[in-house]
Amino acid sequence: MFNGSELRLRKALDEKEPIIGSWIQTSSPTCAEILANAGFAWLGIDCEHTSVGIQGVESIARAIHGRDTALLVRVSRADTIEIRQCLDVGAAGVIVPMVETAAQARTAVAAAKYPPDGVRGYCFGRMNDWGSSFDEYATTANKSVVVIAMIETKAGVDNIEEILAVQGIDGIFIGPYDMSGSYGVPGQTQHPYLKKAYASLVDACRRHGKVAGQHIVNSTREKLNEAVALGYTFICLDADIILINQSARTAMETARKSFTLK
Ligand code: 3PY
Ligand code: MG
Repeated sequence: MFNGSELRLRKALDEKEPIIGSWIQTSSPTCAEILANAGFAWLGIDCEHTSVGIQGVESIARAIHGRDTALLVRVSRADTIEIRQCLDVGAAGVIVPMVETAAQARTAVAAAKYPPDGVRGYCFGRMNDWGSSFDEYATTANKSVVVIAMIETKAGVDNIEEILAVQGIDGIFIGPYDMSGSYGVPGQTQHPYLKKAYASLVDACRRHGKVAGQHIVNSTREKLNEAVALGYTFICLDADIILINQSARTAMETARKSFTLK
């Protein structure tokens, strides 16, 4: 069912209002619950780079249910069944990595939408309260379900006009690290080539009326303000692993200073 947090996400995407989320890279429902309680408007489970599978997605969906945080899943690829399963266990939408062509974007949208807009299969599942709200879900899902294409290669940048022209793609999310590899400057996510590519993507989103998203790693107020000033509204701050890592290191740093530990 689409409740307050999912409707807020849909509104933010439609109206290009900033909305802040984070990645879940542990398979931990507890971490997701903590981040949801901290107030992130959306959380994206990363199933591209981690060992989180569909059961993990379902457990995390249960953990954050009713906590005012919309659940998205970064699926491993534009795969019809994987996208269907993520939505059926309760994700509000999907973030699809490595989209390079309009055909991949169309596959992702078709997987996420019921006929006639796509090929999503009907079932009784967690997303429609095990059938109790079947009709309501079935009639609202095509409008509400979110599909974001990750652009993280030069091919994706070159084909951005066709990708954004695909109806049902709500916007893009830039993958700066893969982009740096694709442009031959590995790790240099702020290289001038990349900054030019990012600017062209944000401009294309603006022209197509779609959102541009960015991952801010080691977030600061300055980085966040800069992203918003550049036109990004779908914003991901850090990730559960980054937040834990930073807090753990800060705690140990404090302890070392206090007790001259090694
Ligand atoms: C990338 O930088 O390639 C990413 O996928 C970030 O999430
Ligand atoms: Mg990537």
